[in-house]
Amino acid sequence: MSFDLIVRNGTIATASDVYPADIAVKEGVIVQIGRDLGEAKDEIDASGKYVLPGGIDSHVHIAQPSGDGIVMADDFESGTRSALFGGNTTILPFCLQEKGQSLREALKRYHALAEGNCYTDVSFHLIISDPTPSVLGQELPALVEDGYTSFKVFMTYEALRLSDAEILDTMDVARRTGALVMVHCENEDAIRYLIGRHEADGQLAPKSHASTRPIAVEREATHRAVSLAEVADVPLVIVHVSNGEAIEEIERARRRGHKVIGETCPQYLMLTADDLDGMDWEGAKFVCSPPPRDKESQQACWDGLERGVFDLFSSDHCPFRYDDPEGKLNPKGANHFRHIPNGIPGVETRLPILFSEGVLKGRIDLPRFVALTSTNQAKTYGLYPQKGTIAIGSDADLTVWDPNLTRTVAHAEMHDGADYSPYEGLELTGWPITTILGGKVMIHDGELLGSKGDGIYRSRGRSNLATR
Ligand code: DUC
Ligand code: ZN
Ligand code: ZN
Repeated sequence: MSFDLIVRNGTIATASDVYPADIAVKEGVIVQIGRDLGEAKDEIDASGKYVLPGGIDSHVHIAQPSGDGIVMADDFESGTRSALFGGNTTILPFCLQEKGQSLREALKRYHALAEGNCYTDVSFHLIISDPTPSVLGQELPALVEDGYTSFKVFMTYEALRLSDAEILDTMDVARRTGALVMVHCENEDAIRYLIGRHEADGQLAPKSHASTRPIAVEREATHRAVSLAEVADVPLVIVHVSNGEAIEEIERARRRGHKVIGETCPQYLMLTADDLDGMDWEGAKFVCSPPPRDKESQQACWDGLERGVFDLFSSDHCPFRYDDPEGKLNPKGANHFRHIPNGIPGVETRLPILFSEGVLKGRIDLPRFVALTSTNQAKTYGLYPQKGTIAIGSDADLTVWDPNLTRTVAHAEMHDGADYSPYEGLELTGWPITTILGGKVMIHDGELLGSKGDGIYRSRGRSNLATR
């Protein structure tokens, strides 16, 4: 018997083509695509289904240190299990450098947490919070060589934010090494000022999270980030873009000839600031940064997806339990929006939301769906063509997608460690039913067959998209 697995009778969809063909797999890799491929030890019948390259979610937070008494809801086991059930085969969580910590120390902890616990492949971005001369001079360049080829910097959060000078110095490492910088664009000083005003007025409920981080705060920081990147002469990724004014900054920079990769997320298509105004502090469930905006901003993000401003559609899965003293309703967070941990779960619903709301509603076509959720993710972060496409020689990471299956989002049926979904009750059509990782059938017809430890850490090459 020549093949380990054949996926038969499906319709393959890549970022460029949609066509019926069978896929043969051997030793974890796609070895043939065609018809009448012969026999295999195992077979999947994908009649009436699409066969997609496994989803790649390049923006996920797992077991990230989150401050005093706050614990993220997912470890690698639950986070990657949830990702797998959402049709993903690779995720890229962030490894946070805490102040005073070396990058190697942070990575050692993170690898130890992931090792043997993953249902999907994983690779790590770094978060640089302490760009000392030795971090920028020695550690970071060496780590880029070792396959940690992307890092995020923050313009907000007291414990994480870098000054403009520090951002430039960090970007300079990217310039010298060919790594890719991701930026969280919100102006911390402006947020502080607005928090002060809200506190003086006694406006401490979750909805004040949104009004202390208005669009101008994100727009200004986006403008500054792309300007600093132009000065440093590096491409950059603007992560989690939430509105039309930030989009305009990206488009302006592109018109000037600068390479800017834009990312948006489900929350900016599906939620608004009104969701933060729920009864009994329930708005805390929707506290994330940047905050969800308004209908006009949602439309701007859809337009950005349609016209190609965005190369990436990621979840920014950053889960905290709601009804939990270590989560959203921690003792301080239950009384003041400033102490509600920022982030919402979403790794399992990312693909169904974009398929149902985007493809089925005619906003984007199927190849663009694949590009946004897998192919561009692999190209941007140095995993292509090993991952992100269906081609001979690529990893057999595949998602069999039922375009007609309608389900209503219910957290009780999700697989993450949180206790709610921000999309509870949303009816979506199009769900993954079978997920294959490196040729191994991990989920079939909704049943988990794989084991934790089947997913492994992947070191990465340089970005294919971020050419200057
Ligand atoms: N930024 C993220 O990327 N995720 C969650 C919180 C944040 O500020
Ligand atoms: Zn961020
Ligand atoms: Zn994030």
